Amino acid sequence: MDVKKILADLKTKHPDEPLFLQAVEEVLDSIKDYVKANPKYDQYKIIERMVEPDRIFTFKVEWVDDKGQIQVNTGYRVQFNNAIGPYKGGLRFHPSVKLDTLKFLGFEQTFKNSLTTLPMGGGKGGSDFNAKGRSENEIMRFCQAFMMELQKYIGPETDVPAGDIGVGGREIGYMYGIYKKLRNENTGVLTGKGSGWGGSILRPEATGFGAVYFVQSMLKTQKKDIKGMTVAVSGFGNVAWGAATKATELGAKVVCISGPDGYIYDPAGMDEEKIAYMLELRSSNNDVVAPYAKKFKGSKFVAGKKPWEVKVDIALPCATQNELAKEDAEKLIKNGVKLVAEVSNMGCQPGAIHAFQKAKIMFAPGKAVNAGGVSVSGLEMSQNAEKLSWTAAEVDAKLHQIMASIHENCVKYGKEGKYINYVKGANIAGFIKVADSMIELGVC
Ligand code: 2IT
Repeated sequence: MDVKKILADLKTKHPDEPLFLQAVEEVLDSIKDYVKANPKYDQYKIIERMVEPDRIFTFKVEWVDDKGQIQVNTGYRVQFNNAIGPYKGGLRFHPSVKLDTLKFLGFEQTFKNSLTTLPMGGGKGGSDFNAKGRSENEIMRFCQAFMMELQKYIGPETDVPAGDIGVGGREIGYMYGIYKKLRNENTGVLTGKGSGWGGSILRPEATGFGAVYFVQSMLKTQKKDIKGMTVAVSGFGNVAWGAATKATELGAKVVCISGPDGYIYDPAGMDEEKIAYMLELRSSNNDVVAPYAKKFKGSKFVAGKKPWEVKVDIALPCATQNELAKEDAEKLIKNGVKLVAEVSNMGCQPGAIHAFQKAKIMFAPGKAVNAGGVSVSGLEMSQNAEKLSWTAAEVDAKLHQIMASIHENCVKYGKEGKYINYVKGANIAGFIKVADSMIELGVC
């Protein structure tokens, strides 16, 4: 495999897709030796076939705001690869969303879903809709307008979307409601549904909980425990909430959360009341964390900065792609960080990853660490297919099993002497299943 040539060709073809190119480069870099040692992948042109999405839909979303003004947004669905199962992956609603964003996420999702052990292909979608300052009714109307178009391309055996940034239980509800009305069926075409209407009881917590289970496995390789450790979390959405909840429950001290406005430093650590307040902040649609410092004495708000300057044992980026730069990594390393686990997709810039690896700091990529979310989505699909509802304890036990198996696979393919290269391990393990399936399925 000529990595340089494949990347150069992709760059010529998609010069305006830096995120997609970044995601591809990371994967190709870490699998190249494995591919070289197994010539069948070159023979079947697997890499060239994997970097090209199966198909992409772009559509117009028209809706009317509370003032009676017509609004127009762009909607997308990228169906990346369905070699191992129906396309599966979230919908992101954020003003920054472009095709580039969803191609990078769909590519990552293909490897992540392969790692989960469940039969799910990779896809991603979303829109440039901005919920900030929008009323409940406006959000509902947008979701309905978006689904009126998206429903043409998805189905319970074809493509099963879920949430991502800007899409939580509320948005899934509005989209599922209109889907049911249009199609007159109850097949669970979205995951992340409410527990009363086909959803998995543990889906809201799953990404954050799974991430902390993965961190526990990482720590165990060095005979360490999360109990008593300090943790910096970035973001304050659903994923950050799940991670803060589980880390706190296991005896860690979560001292930071953050938003687009800056970060909160709370040396006493978070507790149940503080964690619950994150959800209140999120549902206000204002996208700020500053009010936390007013509400909880002893904490402070640091405007315009990221939490990576705080001395902590564990850093969990839970906000968005490329949120942790090389300089941030250097600060964390200088302050003695022991472990960094990406919970956001591609949360760390390449320079940051190299810095952690060079300093032999335990580091794991999003596609392994945050795979608990889509795993529980996969379990929700199973429950819908068999028309059953499982208890939280059943789902949690399966989530534990899946995260342990992902960790095991990362170690199997990522061991470099005493150090575990989780990036390499996750990429190779994720690659093998999809690549071998593509060969077995023929050129089609
Ligand atoms: O990035 C992700 O894995 C998600 N946004 C969740 C996807 C899913 O289908 O649950």
